[in-house]
Amino acid sequence: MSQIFSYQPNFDQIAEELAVHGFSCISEVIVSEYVSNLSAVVYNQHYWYKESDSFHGHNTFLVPNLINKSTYCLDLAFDDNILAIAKRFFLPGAYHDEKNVYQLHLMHGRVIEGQSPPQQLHIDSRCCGIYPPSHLHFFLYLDDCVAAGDGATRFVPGSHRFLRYSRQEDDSKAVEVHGKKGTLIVLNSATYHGSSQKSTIGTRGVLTFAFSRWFIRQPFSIPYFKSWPRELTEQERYILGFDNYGAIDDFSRISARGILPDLIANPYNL
Ligand SMILES: O=C(O)CCC(=O)C(=O)O
Ligand SMILES: [Fe+2]
Repeated sequence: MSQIFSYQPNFDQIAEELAVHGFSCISEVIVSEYVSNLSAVVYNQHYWYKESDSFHGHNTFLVPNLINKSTYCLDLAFDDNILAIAKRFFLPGAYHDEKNVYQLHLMHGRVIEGQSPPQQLHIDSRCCGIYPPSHLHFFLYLDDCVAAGDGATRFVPGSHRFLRYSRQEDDSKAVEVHGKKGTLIVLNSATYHGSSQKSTIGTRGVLTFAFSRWFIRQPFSIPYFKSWPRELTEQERYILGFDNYGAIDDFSRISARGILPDLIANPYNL
């Protein structure tokens, strides 16, 4: 059994719930010690910034871009269970013989410290109702989120199919998904969601990571990062999107994607 997953998720059930509700909750699936290691990465970053905008809200900190900060973060993104869920999710919408149809989109931490109002419902796919789906998000609870007031993420079931953006009235249809530390929630990123009211003291952290189709722009230029915590395999480089950048002239290559040796950081000469 993997050192990351304490049991093998039910892939059929996850696919079914993603299709019908837009999200699926895998209870306490990440090994507790592994969650603690990830928590340490999130909670020990020195460059935290406090979001003061209305989207992230009061007392909330964002720790952007964790993918190259530790091997724990890297290994989570490449875990076979995670990739099996992503592979199945992105299958509709890709040519049947196309390879590497998705890439890592982002990985960050979001921490609510103390009390905070609910985060407004939103989608992270940018396009509402998009099908075939464009992005897949994972939220890993770094702390217990088991009761009302703990700041659990809430979702509007079925909203990934709505051809409109979320509105205030949707709040009444949102359901909180509770779970203990180590619970992993998977969502079609077009599903309306947001953290709920936090009325307890103490922190509530989530590690968020997402995958997107290979041709979608990543929010950070991951293949240009100069430092990595360990060597990357060729397959891992694909998943991180190393080959998905456009060439800057007519000569580098003529295909839509592929290796750009002079442009893309290749610290390990793989
Ligand atoms: O913290 C959460 O529960 C959700 C955060 C979220 O959806 C976001 O920041 O986009
Ligand atoms: Fe979100």
